[in-house]
Amino acid sequence: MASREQSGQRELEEAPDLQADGPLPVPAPHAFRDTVTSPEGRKYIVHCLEVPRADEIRSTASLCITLHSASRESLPGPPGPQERTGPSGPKGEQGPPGPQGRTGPSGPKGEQGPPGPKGDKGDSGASALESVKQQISILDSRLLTLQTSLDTKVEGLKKAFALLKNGVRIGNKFFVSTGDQANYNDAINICAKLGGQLATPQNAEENAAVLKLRGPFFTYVWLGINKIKTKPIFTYINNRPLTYTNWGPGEPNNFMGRDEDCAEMWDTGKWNDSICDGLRSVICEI
Ligand code: MAN
Ligand code: CA
Repeated sequence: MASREQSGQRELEEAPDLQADGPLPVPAPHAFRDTVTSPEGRKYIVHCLEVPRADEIRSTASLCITLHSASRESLPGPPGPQERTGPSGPKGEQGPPGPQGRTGPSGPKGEQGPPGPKGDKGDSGASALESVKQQISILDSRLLTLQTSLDTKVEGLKKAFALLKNGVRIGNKFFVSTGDQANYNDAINICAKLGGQLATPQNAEENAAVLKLRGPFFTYVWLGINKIKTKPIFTYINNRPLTYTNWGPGEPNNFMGRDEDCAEMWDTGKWNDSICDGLRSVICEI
């Protein structure tokens, strides 16, 4: 550390008069600033406090300190040039999650899931079976009806084709003479077996066709016209009213008070009401 002797730059106030008698006054402490030079030649400003002592020789005690506790080299220097990129710092903390991305493509089909919950209790097997049996029975019945009807139609067509030479086609009707002689009731059944019914001319053309088919020896023909169930009104076999008639003069007349309930065609083509028991030609329409 520098000494005062070395500095040579001391700035001291003038010392008090040592020759004065009486009680010595006690001067106040004196602060001053000094400059010292180190052996290396560096200058330092020191702050000193000089305290006078109340002794006979009026000595003083002083204390000097520097405001800097270290040499100039140890003082912080000016900031150095800033480097462009410093070394990598420590790894930061994980940031918050980013926004949700787009929906990706479907993944592969997963495995089959577990079985579902148990279903409601069903009908008893017995009642379900009964229901099925009933339905089968109904279907059987319908099937039998259809089959019977179809069989009848087919058989009638077979016979009709066999009797083509005895038949005449008028529009959708096919009139055919069976060659039979029968009472009215039997004649109805013969035509039913052919899948048709007794001839029922509904216009002059059909009437002429029936007349043509009458046999050479049996000139009268039963018609599908009667009043068995609809007296005194003549109707078709299905009980519907007549739309065409060709009655002979004075007919129908219930001749001699008889129940002439069945219609026949004379060899003139005219119609007559007659009792139903006699034999007449059977001509059917299919
Ligand atoms: C016969 C029968 C009768 C008919 C008369 C007509 O007696 O065919 O039904 O009315 O002839 O003269
Ligand atoms: Ca008559």
